[in-house]
Amino acid sequence: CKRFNHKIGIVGAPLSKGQKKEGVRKGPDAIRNAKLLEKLQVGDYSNLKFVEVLGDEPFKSARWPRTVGAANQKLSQAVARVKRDDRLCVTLGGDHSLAIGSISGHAMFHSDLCVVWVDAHADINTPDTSTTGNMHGQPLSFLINELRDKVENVPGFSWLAPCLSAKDIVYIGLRDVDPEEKKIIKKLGIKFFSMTEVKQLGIQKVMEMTSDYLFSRIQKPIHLSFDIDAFDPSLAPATGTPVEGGLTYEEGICIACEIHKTGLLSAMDIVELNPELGKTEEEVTLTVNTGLAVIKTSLGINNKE
Ligand code: 6HN
Ligand code: MN
Ligand code: MN
Ligand code: MN
Repeated sequence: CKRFNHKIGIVGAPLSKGQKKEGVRKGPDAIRNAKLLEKLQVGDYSNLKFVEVLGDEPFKSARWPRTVGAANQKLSQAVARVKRDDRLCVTLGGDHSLAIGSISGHAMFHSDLCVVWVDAHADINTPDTSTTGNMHGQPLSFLINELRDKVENVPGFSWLAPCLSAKDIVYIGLRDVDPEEKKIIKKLGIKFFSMTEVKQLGIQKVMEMTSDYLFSRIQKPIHLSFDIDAFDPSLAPATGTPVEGGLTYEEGICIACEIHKTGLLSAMDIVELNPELGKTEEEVTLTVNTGLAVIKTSLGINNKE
């Protein structure tokens, strides 16, 4: 692999109100404390400060919509700034509702971007279909043009315009998708490789097919949204919604490496690391190191360096 030659910018997004477990706001610093910045030549755009909106009543099932909306607006502006500075943007989460801000901010600069969404979950519930009310299970419904009418009038999101088309998304690693989400994915024809396909085809083939699917006509900037729970819980135990049967270390790293090799990576998120949910210090360190390996491989930085 050749070393990536873009400059890099890192944004910490300690967003936690997209779900109910507090510790996920400590994810950005857990990765920073692992000396990410020392190992990379990066511009550090520091951690954003998010405020809780008082009296933030649910909208339909969506919990803390104004708080999540305001945080994402801030993140969106921060990511757009990193892109204007001509840097590859790495967003450290925080829960996965932050993809609303990071992808929309990225799209302000690259309206033609495509998304590789690596996750155990599909995160495409709408405020109508969500059974948990957690907005980290809903970010894609806010971003996809075809779902525009499902997220109309959600308080906190008047700043947002959908910026993705269903055909510009590929999922990898799915294994816990809600029945209503399955209907949406089928209706919109979103391309996915669940863990079943990963095991049947092999990750190399999955990455080849992902590339063919997204770039068969024209190359586009890639937004990699990597939820740490895509990995098997044995590799990333410190996370809020772990699901058995996930990616092996090699499979996860292969995804990152193939994305790197396209030369098209323009922004990435690493999300759902929750240092408070490790049962031991070792579990936290293991999860941090797994996340760090994904970031470094995506950026083309050899782990041994
Ligand atoms: N994540 N489908 C479930 C929900 O609450 O809507 C799980 C979502 C998990 C979200 O891990 O980013
Ligand atoms: Mn490389
Ligand atoms: Mn997710
Ligand atoms: Mn997930």
